[in-house]
Amino acid sequence: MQKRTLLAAALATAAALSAPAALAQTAYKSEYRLSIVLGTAFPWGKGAELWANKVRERTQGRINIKLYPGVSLIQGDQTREFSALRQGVIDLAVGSTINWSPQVKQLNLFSLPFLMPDYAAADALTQGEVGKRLFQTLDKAGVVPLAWGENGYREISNSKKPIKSPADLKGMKIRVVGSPLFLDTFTALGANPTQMSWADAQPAMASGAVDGQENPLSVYTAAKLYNVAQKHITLWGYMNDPLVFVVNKDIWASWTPADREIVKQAAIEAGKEQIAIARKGVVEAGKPLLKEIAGHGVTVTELTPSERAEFVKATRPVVDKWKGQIGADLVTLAEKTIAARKP
Ligand code: X2X
Repeated sequence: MQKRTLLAAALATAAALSAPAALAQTAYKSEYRLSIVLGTAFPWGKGAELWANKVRERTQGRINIKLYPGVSLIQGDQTREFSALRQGVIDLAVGSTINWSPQVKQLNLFSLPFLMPDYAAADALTQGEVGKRLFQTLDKAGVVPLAWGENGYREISNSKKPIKSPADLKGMKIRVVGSPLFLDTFTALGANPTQMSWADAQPAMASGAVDGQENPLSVYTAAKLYNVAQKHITLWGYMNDPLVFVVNKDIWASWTPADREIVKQAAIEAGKEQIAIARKGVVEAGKPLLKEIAGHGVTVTELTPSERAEFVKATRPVVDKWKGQIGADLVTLAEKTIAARKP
C-alpha cells in the first residue's frame, strides 16, 4: 500500500470512530426508567402505567418504559426526585409539585393553603396561563414537561379526635412532606409538624410516633391508613397537588421528532385519564368514597363554611409570607384566574 492510501485509510478509520458520537444521538436505550412515589394501586401510579403502555404500543416497543414506584431510583427520598431527573439518574417521571418545590420554588403555588376552593379552580390553573408559565419554568429548570395529572385534594387524618378547628390541632404531631411551606402551614395552625418521606410515614403512624397526616382520600383508602390508627378524617380541601408528566432533556433529544410527538400525546391522554381516576368517588353525587371510608369505622368530619373560615384565617400569614418567594405576579395571576373560573 502506498503512503497516500495508508493515510486515506487512517482518515477513514478516524471518521468511522467518531461516527458513534453522531449515532449516539438517535440510539435508543432498551429501557427507560420512570420514577413515581405511589405505585399502580394508586391513581398516581395508574397514570404512569397508562402513559408507559400507550408509548410502548404506539412506538412498537422502541420506547420501553419501566415504572420505579416508591421513588426507588433515589432510595425513597422523594424530595431529590427533581435533581435526579435533571441529572439523568431518572429518565422520566410523573411527579408531585410538592416534591419538586424545594428545587422549583414556583411550584409552591399549589401548596398555598386554601388557594383552590374546588376542582374548577385547580383546572383553571393547570389548564390555563398559570400552567403554561409553570411549564416554561420547568423547561428552564432543565426538564421537558408534557402534561398535568393530579394527586388530589389533601385532607387531614389523625388517630386522636375529630378536627373541627385549629384548636383541635394544637400540639398534634403531624407528618408532612419535606417542604418548608408545609412546616409553616402546620405551625400556623398550632400543630407540631414533622417532615418525613412517604416510606417512613406509614410505620410512624402505625407506631404512634406521629398522630396524623394529610393526603388525598384516594391515597388514604388505597394505603388503608385506617389500619394504622388514622380513624378521624376532616375534609378541609386545603390544597391539591398536581402531578407533572416529564422527560429528562437528553433523553428527549435522543428521540426522533415523531417519537417525541407520540410520547407527548400519550402523556396528555394519560394525564386526563389519570385525573378522572383520581377524582373517582368524590365528584359523583353522594360522594360514594366517603361512605366506603366511614364503613371502615372512620369518623368523617365535614366543616361548615364558618368552621372552614377559621382555618383559612389562621393560615393567611403563610400565604402572605410565601407570595413573595413564589413570585407575586404568579400568585396574583393565579388568584385572578380562580376568581374568573367557570364552574
Ligand atoms: O408523600 C406524600 O404525602 C405523597 C405521596 O402524597 C407525595 O409524594 C406528595
